[in-house]
Amino acid sequence: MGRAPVVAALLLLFTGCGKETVVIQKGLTGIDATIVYDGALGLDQIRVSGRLDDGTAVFPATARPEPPQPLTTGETSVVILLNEALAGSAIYVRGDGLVAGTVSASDQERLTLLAAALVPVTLALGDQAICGDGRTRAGIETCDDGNDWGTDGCSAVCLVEADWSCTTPDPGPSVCTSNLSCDAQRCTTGCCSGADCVAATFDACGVEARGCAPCDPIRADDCIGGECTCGEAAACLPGQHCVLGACVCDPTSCANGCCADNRCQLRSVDACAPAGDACAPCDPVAADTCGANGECRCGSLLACALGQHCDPNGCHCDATTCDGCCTTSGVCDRGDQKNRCGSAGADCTACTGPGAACDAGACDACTVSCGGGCCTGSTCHEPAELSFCGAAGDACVWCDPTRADNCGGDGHCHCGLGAACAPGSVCGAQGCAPP
Ligand SMILES: [Ca+2]
Ligand SMILES: [Ca+2]
Repeated sequence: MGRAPVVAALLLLFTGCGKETVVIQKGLTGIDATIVYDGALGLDQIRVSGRLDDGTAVFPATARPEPPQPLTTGETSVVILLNEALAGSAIYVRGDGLVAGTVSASDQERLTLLAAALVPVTLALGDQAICGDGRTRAGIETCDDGNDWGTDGCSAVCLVEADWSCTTPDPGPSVCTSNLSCDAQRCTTGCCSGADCVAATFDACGVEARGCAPCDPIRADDCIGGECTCGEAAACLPGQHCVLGACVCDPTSCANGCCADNRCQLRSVDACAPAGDACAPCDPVAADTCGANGECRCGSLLACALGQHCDPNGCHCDATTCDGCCTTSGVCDRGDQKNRCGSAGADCTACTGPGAACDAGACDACTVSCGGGCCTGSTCHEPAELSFCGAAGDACVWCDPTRADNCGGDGHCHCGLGAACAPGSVCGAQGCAPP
């Protein structure tokens, strides 16, 4: 094929004719470039270079042969081996034909490097790309501002720089303008919206060098002189709501807290209330935290009922909070009923016996100890008698002495050995008889 070898060192000669992807040793990637040119141009060197999208060089630009010598065959081949870490990268490969060191013909192609393989590419050298000649070479340069330095919008390799826009007139050169050209010097009466200086409004408020930004409609109601305001004063503080020109703390501005001194506070057990309401402390006996809706809670449960106290295990009835007695379900009871009797947070007990009574939080002792007689209050009548008749601690009853003459061992009124007489009859020595 009459192709001249032109590379060495980093660039290795490749003599094959095929343009298939060639597998090479693992750990490498590379390019198999065929450079086609007009043999009549008088080229004496071919220079190959590669870069990433951002202009970073992938490998050093290398010109061969060295020293220069006439290139007339019209085609040459270059193999470039690269570290496999570059595999998968999309790169630009550029070829330039030089005459006495001056670029006379150029081409550029884009390809993606593959692991352990040579990617074939053909560079057909056409119009020269010379950065700084003022002419934008389409396909290789994206601008040419007539110089070969950057930071002016068109880079040292004639690529448009970030945040710049460049024209590409024919003939050139390019004119580049910053996309960030609005600044304090030029925008004294409004604010910068991108590259534009605009009059400040509520939705785009700002002044001079400051960029335009919308005012917070909760904290402000106007934009005056480039500043967000509430009425004619400064915008409200975070957690406040601008209402009719005044800053207040309300549910709109304080959805996740409660209000204290017109400011929005984070909730705690010491400052707990629904959104926008006045903060208030929880009863530390009944609660140990403030819930998400501003309700006092004992752990994950609602705050404890009166008479219970909150500890890490939940709500409990005990001496701390209950002057009466605690039921089996943990409720504090007054403790003054015969079936729920107790005091000082003790467990409620039931006072037994029909005459049982609870006195000052304790079962009347009579009902317990007066087994052979009956009770009136705490007084035990034992043995039972006609006026205080009963048994086993029951409440004493009074026997009518006209109808009964003794209180039996069963605790009931009797006439002799029989039952007490019916109303209208009289108990005598012979038993019940008409009066
Ligand atoms: Ca140019
Ligand atoms: Ca420039």
